[in-house]
Amino acid sequence: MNKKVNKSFNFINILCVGRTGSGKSTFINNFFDERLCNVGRKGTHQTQRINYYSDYKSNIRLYDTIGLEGDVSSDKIVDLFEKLNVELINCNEKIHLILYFIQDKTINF
Ligand SMILES: Nc1nc2c(ncn2[C@@H]2O[C@H](COP(=O)(O)OP(=O)(O)OP(=O)(O)O)[C@@H](O)[C@H]2O)c(=O)[nH]1
Ligand SMILES: [Mg+2]
Repeated sequence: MNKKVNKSFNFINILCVGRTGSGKSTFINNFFDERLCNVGRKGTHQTQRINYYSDYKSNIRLYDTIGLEGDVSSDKIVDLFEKLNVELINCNEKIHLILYFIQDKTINF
């Protein structure tokens, strides 16, 4: 890779969002092939705050977030994303991609 391009950012930051139980944390664990995040039972809010995960092999950082549900107050969501924003500014990072997780109940994996 061209060194100039490579130096223009530290990480490719990917934000994982979606309903509780849609598999955000499961995806992150599988992506890095490591048990990094706690995975919940269906219908429970397992992830309670934004965390990011990476490994020594890649410059990809996956951000795990709390499940977006009707029962999570909008204040709580705004608060979480404000904290994410502060963290990104402190690290001089930006979100490059958002993965929105959906549950398709017609498909059984
Ligand atoms: N059948 C099936 N189950 C899955 C899949 N992905 C995740 N699960 C299961 O769904 C449950 C919830 O998965 P999580 O990864 O904790 O979901 P999450 O989106 O992180 O949930 P919150 O942290 O609560 O927002 C667990 O029991 C997983 O084993 C999938 O692709 N297929
Ligand atoms: Mg989770």
